[in-house]
Amino acid sequence: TWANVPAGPPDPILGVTEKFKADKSPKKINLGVGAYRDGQGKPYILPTVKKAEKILSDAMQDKEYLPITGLADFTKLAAELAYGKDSKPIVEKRLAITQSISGTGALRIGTAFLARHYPGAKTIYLPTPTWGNHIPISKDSGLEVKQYKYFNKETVGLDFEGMKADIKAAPEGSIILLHACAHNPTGIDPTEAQWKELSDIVKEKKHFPFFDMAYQGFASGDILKDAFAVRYFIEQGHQLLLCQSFAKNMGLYGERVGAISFVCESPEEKARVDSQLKILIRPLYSNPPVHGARLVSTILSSPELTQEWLVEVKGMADRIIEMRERLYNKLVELNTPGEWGHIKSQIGMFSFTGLKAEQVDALAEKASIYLTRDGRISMAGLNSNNVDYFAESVSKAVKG
Ligand code: PLP
Ligand code: TYF
Repeated sequence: TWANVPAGPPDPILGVTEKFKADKSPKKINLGVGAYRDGQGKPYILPTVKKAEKILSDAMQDKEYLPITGLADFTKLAAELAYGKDSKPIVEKRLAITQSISGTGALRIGTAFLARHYPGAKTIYLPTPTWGNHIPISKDSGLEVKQYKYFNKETVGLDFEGMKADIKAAPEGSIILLHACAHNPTGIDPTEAQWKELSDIVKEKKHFPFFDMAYQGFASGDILKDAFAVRYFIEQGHQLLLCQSFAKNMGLYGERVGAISFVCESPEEKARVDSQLKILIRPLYSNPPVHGARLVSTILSSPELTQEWLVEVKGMADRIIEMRERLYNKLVELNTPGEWGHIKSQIGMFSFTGLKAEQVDALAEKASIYLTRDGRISMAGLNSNNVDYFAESVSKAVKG
C-alpha cells in the first residue's frame, strides 16, 4: 500500500536531540531544542504549576468535554495577560478568542482562517530566517509563503532597512507575520522605536499584522515589556491576530495550552468570527484538552499565584541572561576571533552564534555539543557546569 511513500527528512530541530541521545560522552551538551533547563540542566516544573496541580487534584473536577473554543476562564485570562485588562478590544467586547493546541495550533488555526476568509491575497510574509515550522504550517493551511529580510549576517543584527523596504514593497493588504518578542531563531527584536515605525508602515500599506507570541515574559522577564509590540499595534488601531503559547512562560510544553485571538471591529463582527472559528475547529479536533487550561487559569485567576509566577518567569529569563554574560566573557577571555557582543544583546531562549555549518559539525564530532546547523543555540541548555567547556570548544572550532 505504501510502496510509493518516500521517506522524508527528520525535523531539523528535533533531529538534533536524536543525535544527542545516541552520543555516549559524559560531556555531551544538547543546545538544539528550545526547552528551558534549570541550573542543573534538568527540565523545570514551576513551583506555581506544582501548586496549581495540587489545587486541581484536591478539587478533582470532572473530565467532561470543553466547548469547541475551550475553557472560557482561561481564554479571558490569556487575553488579559497579552492585551491588558483595560485593552479596548476586550472592554468593547470585540475580541474573538479561542483556546488552541499551544502556539503551533494557534498558528494553524490562524493561517487556516486567513486562507478561508481573508479578503486580500492569500500570501503570508515571514521573516528570513524564521521558526522553521512557520513555513509548513502556512503552506499546509493553503497560504502562499513569501519572506522579508530580517537578519543581517554582517552585523549579526537586525537588517531594519531591508525589513522595512520588503514590507513596503509587499502588495497592499499583505499578511505580515511578526514575532512579538524573542525572535526565533535569531534572538534579535526590533527596538520600541523600530516597532513604531513598523506600525506606521503596516498601517500605510493596509497590511494585516499576524503576531506570534510564544515567549511573553520569557524574553525580558517582564510580561509588559514583552507585550509592547502587540499593545502598541492595538493602540494604533490595527486589527491584528495574535497567537499565544504557555509552553515556555509556564513550562507547560507537553500540556499544549495556547490561544488565538482576532481583534474585530465590533461585537457583531466578533460573533461572526467566533462562529467561523467553531466551524474550522470542529472537524479538526472537536475541542481542546482541558488540564493545561485549568492550570493556567488557576494561576492567573489568583493574584498571589500570579505574583509568584511573575517572579518565576523572571528567574528563568535572568538565568539565561546570566549565561549570556558568562559565555561572552569566556569567549573574549579565550581570545576567540570575531566579535561576540551579540551573545549579550540577543534576547530570549536562543542565540544565533554566527557559527558556520562546518563548525557546528566539528562541535558535534569533537566535543559532543549539539545544535542546529544554522548556528542557533538554546541558551537554556547552558549552566555553570558546562558553559566554560562550551566556550572552550567554540573557541577551538572558530580557531580551526
Ligand atoms: N512560535 C514560535 C516562534 C516558537 O518558537 C514556537 C516554539 O517554541 C512556537 C510558536 C510554538 O510552540 P508550541 O506549539 O510548543 O507552543
Ligand atoms: O525552536 C524550537 O526549538 C522550539 C521548540 O517541531 C520546537 O520552538 C521545535 C521544533 C518543533 C516544535 C517545537
